[in-house]
Amino acid sequence: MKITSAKVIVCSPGRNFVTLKIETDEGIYGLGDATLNGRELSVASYLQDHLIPSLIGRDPFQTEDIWHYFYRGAYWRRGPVTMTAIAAIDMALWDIKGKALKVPVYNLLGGKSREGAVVYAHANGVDIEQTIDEVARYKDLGYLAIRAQSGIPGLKSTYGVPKDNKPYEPAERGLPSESLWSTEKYLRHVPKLFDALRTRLGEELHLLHDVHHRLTPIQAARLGKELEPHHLFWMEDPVAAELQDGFRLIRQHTTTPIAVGEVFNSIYDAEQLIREQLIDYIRMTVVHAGGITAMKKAADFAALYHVQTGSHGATDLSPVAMAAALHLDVAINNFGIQEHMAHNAETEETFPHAYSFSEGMMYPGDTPGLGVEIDEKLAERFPYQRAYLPVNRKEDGTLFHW
Ligand code: EZ4
Ligand code: CO
Repeated sequence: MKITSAKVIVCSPGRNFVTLKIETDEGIYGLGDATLNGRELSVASYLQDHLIPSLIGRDPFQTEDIWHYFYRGAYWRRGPVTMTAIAAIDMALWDIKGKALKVPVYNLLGGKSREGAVVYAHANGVDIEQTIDEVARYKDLGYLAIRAQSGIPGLKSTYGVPKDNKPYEPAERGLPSESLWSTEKYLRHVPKLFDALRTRLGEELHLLHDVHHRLTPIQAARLGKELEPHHLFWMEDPVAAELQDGFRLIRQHTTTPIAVGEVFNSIYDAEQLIREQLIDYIRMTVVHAGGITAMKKAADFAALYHVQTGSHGATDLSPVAMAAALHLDVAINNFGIQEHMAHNAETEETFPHAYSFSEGMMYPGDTPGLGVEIDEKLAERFPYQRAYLPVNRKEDGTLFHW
């Protein structure tokens, strides 16, 4: 089998998605997600201008060699744009391989270790009361694990909090908006949120919280310690993780489990964190960390150190990436949990898929390949719209982590 053509489809059914479609001489095609939130067109160009020309004529079964061809062959290694582009190619090739062999991708990764993947939902509220209502709503929908975020008294807007009663979506159309941040106000408020959640909803539900890279290690240690009585499933991204050493300090002070990695694009971003057992969950994803080929190796490496996976799964991961994540989730032994933020109706219609949700779990379905399609005619009706993640400043104006 030979690759005959490949094209990049950019669409915006409510938010932007970049999709790679690779075609072969046997009529089989594969899809890969290439969406990098707020930097979509860079990946589209990287694929169109630099990778696709070298892809034509290759054997789509050679996922390992093609991965290294684009990783080592570029000379310039790593980085989110590069690794998202490689991921899209890799996903599409596994999709082709599965379709050609008439098996779902999980059967190429070791087969099912479990029937489905436990997922967690996002409950967001402007205040504690609204967040509790949202957690209760997701519990009624059958979710077994729920992430809770709430607005902070004295701050106009913060990460995870919906505006104008619309479902929360991190990217906003137009140029980046700016939010104001206060670590003191945040640290005072979050323990109250979890006190109230446990009092009202009991012990059993798995609760998670995303700090979104906003604390220093010692501040994160304080929060982890204060949340210990509530037995969180995890505290996510407690600090920005360029300095892997920083996590040692958190670890010395708290038993609250730690998850990190949604912005990582290479196993080298997490190597020390995993090897020194400084984290409990690695949140790298197929789309931003080099595809199924790279993620399977990262998961196997993490397994040696008692680290489980907790793959990023926000709305900026298209249904193609969601499907690829679910195939990995059911196949690997050290799966922990899968993030799930539901896509809007237009996205669901543009990307018909075999995966499904039932009673707190998601299932990849048994369709050969990844089990996702793209309705190209419909995608054309939703052209790209400039959109960015917000920028965050401290109350005195200092640019901060978002
Ligand atoms: O901010 O996906 O855990 N989920 C998250 C997300 C990220 C966005 C960034 O594109 O932190 O909401
Ligand atoms: Co996060």
